[in-house]
Amino acid sequence: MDCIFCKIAAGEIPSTCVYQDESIFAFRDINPQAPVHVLIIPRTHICCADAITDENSDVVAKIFAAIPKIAKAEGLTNGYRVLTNCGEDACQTVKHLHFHLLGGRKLTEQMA
Ligand code: DGP
Repeated sequence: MDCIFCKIAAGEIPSTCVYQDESIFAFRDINPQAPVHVLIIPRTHICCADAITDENSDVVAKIFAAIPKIAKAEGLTNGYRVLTNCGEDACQTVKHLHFHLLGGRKLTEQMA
């Protein structure tokens, strides 16, 4: 499968990793929208939030258990935003489930 995030998680494409374990991989976004902009992905290929099922959702729980650890390591003591873009209307560009962790400044109230 020709998936850029699968290749990043496998170490085939370089990235700045900030956290990894057997199930998930987190790295700095190439085009940061905030002082801290980390992408957290499952190592297994799930195309987007719409493809999360009872069978594959364990890794999503693992991602959300890792987020506070990553946020702490990144110094996000005053809050942060987590979001995922799903599909065309959300302008998802990379078709591998990823959660954006944004922080390091006061974010705008706009979500859309
Ligand atoms: P989204 O629009 O939610 O699909 O966001 C995809 C994000 O992925 C976007 O913020 C830029 C980032 N990105 C795309 N290609 C690469 C890459 O090769 N390396 C890194 N570090 N980030 C990438």
